[in-house]
Amino acid sequence: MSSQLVKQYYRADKLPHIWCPGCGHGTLMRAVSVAIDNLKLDKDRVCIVSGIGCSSRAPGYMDFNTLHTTHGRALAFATGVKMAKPDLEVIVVTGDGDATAIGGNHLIHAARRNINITTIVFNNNIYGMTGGQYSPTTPTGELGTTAPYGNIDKSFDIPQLAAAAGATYVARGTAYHAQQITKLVEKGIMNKGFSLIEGISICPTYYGRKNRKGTAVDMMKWQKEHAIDIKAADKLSPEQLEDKFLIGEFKNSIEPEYTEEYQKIIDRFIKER
Ligand SMILES: Cc1ncc(C[n+]2csc(CCOP(=O)(O)OP(=O)(O)O)c2C)c(N)n1
Ligand code: SF4
Ligand SMILES: [Mg+2]
Repeated sequence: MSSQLVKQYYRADKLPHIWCPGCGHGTLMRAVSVAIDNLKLDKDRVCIVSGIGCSSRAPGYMDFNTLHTTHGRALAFATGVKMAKPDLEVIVVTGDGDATAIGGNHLIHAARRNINITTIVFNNNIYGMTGGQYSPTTPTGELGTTAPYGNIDKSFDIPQLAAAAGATYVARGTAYHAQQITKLVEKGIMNKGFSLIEGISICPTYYGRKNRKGTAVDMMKWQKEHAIDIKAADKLSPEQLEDKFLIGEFKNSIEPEYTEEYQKIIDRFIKER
C-alpha cells in the first residue's frame, strides 16, 4: 500500500499497531482497505464494526466510521447500524472466537436474514488476545492453553456454516494469498446481502508456538502449500486433497435482502394509512 493510501485510510495517531511481528491480521486488514479503495467507496459512507480481540483491533486503525464494540456482538451492532442507515456500506471485522464462539448466534441469524453486511473473519484458529485458549476453529487434536492435552472438539468450517445459515456470498482466502482475498472482499462488498469471507490468518505467538508450527514465515509457507483453489480441486484425487483446504468463492446467489424487505413493509404501511 502506498504511503498516500496509508495516510488516506489509517489513523496515524493510533499507530504503531499492537500486533506481534509476523501476525497475519495486518495483511488481512490491508486487504479490506485495498478492496474499499479499488471499489472507490466514499469513506464517509463506510462503517466498519468489530467485537473484541486482536483481529477486532483493526477498525481502531482504519480511518472510517468505526465501532469497536463488545466481544461477540459486532454483528448485533452492525445490524443496528445497517437498519438505521441502510445506505451505509457496513463491514464487520471479527475473529474466529468473536464470530463463532460467543458471537455464533449473531452470525447465523445475520446470515439467515441476508442483511447487506460484509463480514471478514480473521481466523487464526485460537483466542489470540487472551493468551491462546482454543476456539471453535482450533483443529481437533491441537493444543491451546485450555486444551493442554489436545482439543477433542470438532472444528467449524466457517464458510459451510455461513452458507448453510443463509449467507448469499461466501468465500475463503488466506493472508498468504493477499491479492486473491482482496478480490474476494471486493465481491463480498458488492453482493447485496450477507457476505462472509473467511481470511485464514496466522498467530505465531500462541497458536504457532503452542503447536510447534515454526516461525511466521513457516506458517505462511504452510498456507501456500496447503491451500487449493476450489476451481482446481475438481481435477484432484481424494489423496491429493488430503490435508489440504479449499480457498476461493463457495457461494454467490441473489436473494431478497433484509433492509429492502423491511422498507417494503414501511412503504406498505404508509400507503395503507
Ligand atoms: C464478554 C467477554 N467475554 C470474554 C472476553 C475476553 N476476550 C477478549 S478477546 C477474546 C477472544 C478473542 O479471540 P478471537 O475473536 O479469535 O480474536 P483474536 O484475538 O484471535 O484475533 C476473549 C475471550 C471479553 N472481552 N468479553
Ligand atoms: S497474539 Fe497472535 S493474533 Fe494476537 S497480535 Fe499476536 S500473533 Fe496476532
Ligand atoms: Mg482468533
